[in-house]
Amino acid sequence: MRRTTGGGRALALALGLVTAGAGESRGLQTQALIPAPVSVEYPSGGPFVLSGSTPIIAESDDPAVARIASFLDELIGPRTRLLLRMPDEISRLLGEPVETGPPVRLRLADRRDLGPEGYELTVQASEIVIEAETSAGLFYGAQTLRQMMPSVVEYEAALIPPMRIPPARVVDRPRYGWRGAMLDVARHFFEVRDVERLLDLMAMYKLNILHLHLTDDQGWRIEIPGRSALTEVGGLTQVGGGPGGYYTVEDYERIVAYAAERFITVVPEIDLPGHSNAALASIPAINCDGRVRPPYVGIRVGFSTVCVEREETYAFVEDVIREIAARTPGSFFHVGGDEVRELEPAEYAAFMARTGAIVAYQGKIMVGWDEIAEADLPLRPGTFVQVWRPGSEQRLPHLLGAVEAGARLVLSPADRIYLDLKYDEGTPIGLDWAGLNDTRDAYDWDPETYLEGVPAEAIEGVEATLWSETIATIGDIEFLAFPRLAGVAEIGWSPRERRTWDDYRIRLGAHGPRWIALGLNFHRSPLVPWQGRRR
Ligand code: TNX
Repeated sequence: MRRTTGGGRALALALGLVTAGAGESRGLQTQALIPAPVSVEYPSGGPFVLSGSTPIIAESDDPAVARIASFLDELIGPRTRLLLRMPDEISRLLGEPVETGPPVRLRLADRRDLGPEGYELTVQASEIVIEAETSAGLFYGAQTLRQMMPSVVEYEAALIPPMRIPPARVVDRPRYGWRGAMLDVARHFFEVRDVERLLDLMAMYKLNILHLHLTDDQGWRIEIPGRSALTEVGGLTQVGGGPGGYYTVEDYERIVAYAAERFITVVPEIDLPGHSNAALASIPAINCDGRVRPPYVGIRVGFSTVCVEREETYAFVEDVIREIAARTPGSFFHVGGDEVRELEPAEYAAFMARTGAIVAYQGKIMVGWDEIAEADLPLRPGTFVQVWRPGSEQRLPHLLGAVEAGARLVLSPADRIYLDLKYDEGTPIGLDWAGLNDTRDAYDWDPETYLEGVPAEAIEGVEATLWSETIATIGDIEFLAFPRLAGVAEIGWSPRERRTWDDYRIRLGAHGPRWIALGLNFHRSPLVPWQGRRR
């Protein structure tokens, strides 16, 4: 935009309406994109100057595109956006007409070449254009643009000075369609706002699946209409005996909607038939002796099971799956199936097969932990198997059998991306049953070679899990998730040949100031050259 003069210029500068001189403006942003894009070119030419007077133009009526525009608008900072919000008042104040700067354009286009989540981002002095086939693609392009801005944009209510973004052309699309994080809200309960915070952080790194582990021995965390005992009894305990808590139907709908606005699909998990003590403590009829179990607040696993012989159990399973499925727009329903030690293999298989039929009847795709691949049960083609146990060699024949039957695999190997495991011996929270997972362990592996022998096409993606036996606050979540979750995001998104640990750790270090600005309680891994001031 045009420079104004005299007092007008001082006022305009203060309002962030004009480009400051070179000395006042931010330097070129070092490119430290995570996840690494498929391709980036840096053509010659002058930078784009992003300021309070940069219009963000949604070139579409799609409300999702308008939301992405306002997301960028918010990032640039509501307090510097006066010119765009009230141009007439501002020009009266300045005593001369004001102009807006070059725009950022969000464009839906016939770009099937980019796939359902890909985008192209072009930065020139005259405009920034993000183009995609879908609004999801535009959203990911906006996240890339965000990382091209200085970290100061991440401070809440910051007055952002004009920032120069060097010319670039990014063409990008994800490697995998399932880029997930799991949060265990059963061992400890987390409020809606904590889940929203996690969703915000996930979105920044282009993750697209939030798996909520909603039930376990220590707590039942979701209201089921007509089954109030589940939350009134089972909802009020947690590990260590704290107060517990649960999501009302409205809370769950809020989480699902907040996630959807960030192009994240919520996958609800009701863990069955084991990990079910909270339900057993709430409903007598799903116990074989017809009597409720006492609540459990320890951290043992494998001791509980619903009664697989009783019809009441299947009525319960049907109610739960129907009520949650009805409020879940995503295609998936996770039924657990892990660590059942109290049933015969045949009983387990029959129960899981019948539960699978209930899930299918509700129009959802069943997801289960890898035990379902080992059991002698007919897996519907398209069932998702979440591989979690280390030592996959012995189980490879079962996984291959499942894949041949049409199963899809999501990789969550505990010896790599169980975020509840400690980073190192000094980590104050977390478990260590599958060893330690430092920042490099969580990053420096590949899904295709982890399961040697499984066809690459059977792998849908990766998911980091955060079990909550030892954590109770959002600060704990952040500490265990960051930096490891950023690495998992890159494994899920970036082409294999675009990523190495040596390059990644430098880019990761450059995210330090951004995380400090966000108030993120991240682990200052000694393996990473963090930029920015230390705690
Ligand atoms: C194994 S992963 C479990 C969880 C625990 C976790 C702790 C899985 C399917 N079962 O019940 O919380 O380890 O790391």
